[in-house]
Amino acid sequence: MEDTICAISTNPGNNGAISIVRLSGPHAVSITSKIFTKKSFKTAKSHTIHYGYIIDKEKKIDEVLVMKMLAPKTYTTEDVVEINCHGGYFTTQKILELLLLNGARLAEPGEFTKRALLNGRINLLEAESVSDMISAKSENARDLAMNGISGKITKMIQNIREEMVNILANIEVNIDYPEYEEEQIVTHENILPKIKHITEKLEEIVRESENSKIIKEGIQLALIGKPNVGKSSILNHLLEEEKAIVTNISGTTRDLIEGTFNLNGILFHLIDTAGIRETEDIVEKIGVEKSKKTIEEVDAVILVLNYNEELTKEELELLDKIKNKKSILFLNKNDLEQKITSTIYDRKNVIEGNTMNLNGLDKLKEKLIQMFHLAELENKDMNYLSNIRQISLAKKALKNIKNVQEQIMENIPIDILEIEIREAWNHLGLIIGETYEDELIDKLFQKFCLGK
Ligand SMILES: Nc1nc2c(ncn2[C@@H]2O[C@H](COP(=O)(O)OP(=O)(O)OP(=O)(O)O)[C@@H](O)[C@H]2O)c(=O)[nH]1
Ligand SMILES: [Mg+2]
Repeated sequence: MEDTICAISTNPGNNGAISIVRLSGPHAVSITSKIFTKKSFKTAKSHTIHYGYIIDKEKKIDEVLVMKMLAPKTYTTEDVVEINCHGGYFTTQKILELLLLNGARLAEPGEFTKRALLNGRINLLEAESVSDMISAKSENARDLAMNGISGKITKMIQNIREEMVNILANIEVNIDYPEYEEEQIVTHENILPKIKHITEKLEEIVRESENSKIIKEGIQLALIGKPNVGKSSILNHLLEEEKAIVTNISGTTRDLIEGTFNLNGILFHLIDTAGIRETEDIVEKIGVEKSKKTIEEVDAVILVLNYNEELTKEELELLDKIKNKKSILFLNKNDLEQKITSTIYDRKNVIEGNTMNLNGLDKLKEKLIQMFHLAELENKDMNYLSNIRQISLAKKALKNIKNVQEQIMENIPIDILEIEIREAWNHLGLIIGETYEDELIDKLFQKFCLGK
């Protein structure tokens, strides 16, 4: 990290009012000084803002405000300079180019945050949260990421690890210095409540983190059914736009049509699919295959049935296909006469309605809220893990600790318990990056944008 990196930190594609070009590294100040008219910039105090012009030899390029922030109290803990310039694409590119010509190197995606991590200012979990923050698509997802950045979940995990270390230390002392009488002798009886306490804490983290995943990534939901039952009409109403073509011709929708809507702050990715039926039409056939594949991939499905028709063989097959899936049966077109068999009401999650006078659609939304417990989510403070890597490590730690509980029940010698406790401690350490692999770090930062 000897070299000084630079990048455009604001969205380079947009013509905003201002853009920011950022530098970090030992030569951030001296490189900027070469192209900045303010002579006192080089010697100015840290955390000050300076007015002047960026110049290319004699030629004025832009009128700017330049922030000078010296190590260590900066984003990367290195010397950082931020040039606030006018937001045009060419001006910003030109300033970046001048910095590169004067000795800076173009930053890789996420390299500023990577430096913050490698310099010890933030931990791995916080770095991942920065990435989540950038890509947050809802208010809740943003809150979740912010809590990650502010280190709340890190504290929780550190506390659990400390409880583990205390148990481990106690066991070690007992083994190494059995004559130490003031140390509490570790027995199965007195270790069990401590292990139970850790189990509860970890269970809470795993449970709540699964919710966090919903908050961050949203819910994938598909409308499925045979042709002409009103799937596209329902999509259009849920999205509140005429996204899909609706006609009375069976097989109107051929390809997947997607859009998002929001319930209780949670993003639903809604997918309209081609009506499923036997067909010789090549294009429609491909659409039907896609529909079937979509059913497997989504978190939940809305199976749309026609209130005005009897169930077909294909629909019975679909009902069977989704029996282990989160699903809602929407009996559409209830403005017409009922022909669907009344035994359909014996099934779970049945709602009837129609898209002509928007009957039943509110009930449908309520059902989704219930199904994913979204009402309870709303009042939660979001202090949990939010990506698969973190959650799977927490699950591994929980499994270790549950094994310890079993070993206690089976009266396995105390010093054997140590192995699983130590493993759990390690898994939690990997979450917050007390120990980490280079490969993981590289992968993480590839997801970042330039300039962050
Ligand atoms: N009476 C009545 N007609 C409806 C209702 N909802 C949709 N329709 C009509 O049913 C026809 C088919 O609607 P779509 O939304 O295109 O149906 P789809 O399930 O997407 O059909 P495919 O794309 O062919 O699979 C259209 O003529 C709609 O106007 C309803 O609630 N009541
Ligand atoms: Mg359709």
